[in-house]
Amino acid sequence: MRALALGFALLLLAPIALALPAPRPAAATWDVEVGPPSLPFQSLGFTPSVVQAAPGDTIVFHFHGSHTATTGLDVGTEAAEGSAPAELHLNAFDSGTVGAGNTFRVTLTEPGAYLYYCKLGNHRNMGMRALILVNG
Ligand SMILES: [Cu+2]
Repeated sequence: MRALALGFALLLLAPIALALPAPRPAAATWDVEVGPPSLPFQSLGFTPSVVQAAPGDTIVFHFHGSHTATTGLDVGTEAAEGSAPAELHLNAFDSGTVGAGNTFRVTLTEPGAYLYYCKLGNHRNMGMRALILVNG
């Protein structure tokens, strides 16, 4: 009898629980293509080159060739560093060399600007530099 009453109570409460808003929005996942060969002018690039994320979001890098995704100063951004409103994260992650067909994922919890590039050869100068903005 007691079990039956409990079952009834749960049945009555279920719609209320389902209607309650989530305590916080679920973290999102953002995909970045690294050197996609299907896009000739972006085969030495990150697509998209700018990702706007929220704290707790995960970035998944999909490698189409041997590259790295490494935070650090971009060429020519030294001037921007002083005027950037967002905090710069220059040592946040380094995938190391990742081969084609593999992924590297990183979850970013701190708001700010994550400048990153590929540190192989002259790939950075060839266009492999990009930005993730985590808006807090
Ligand atoms: Cu590269």
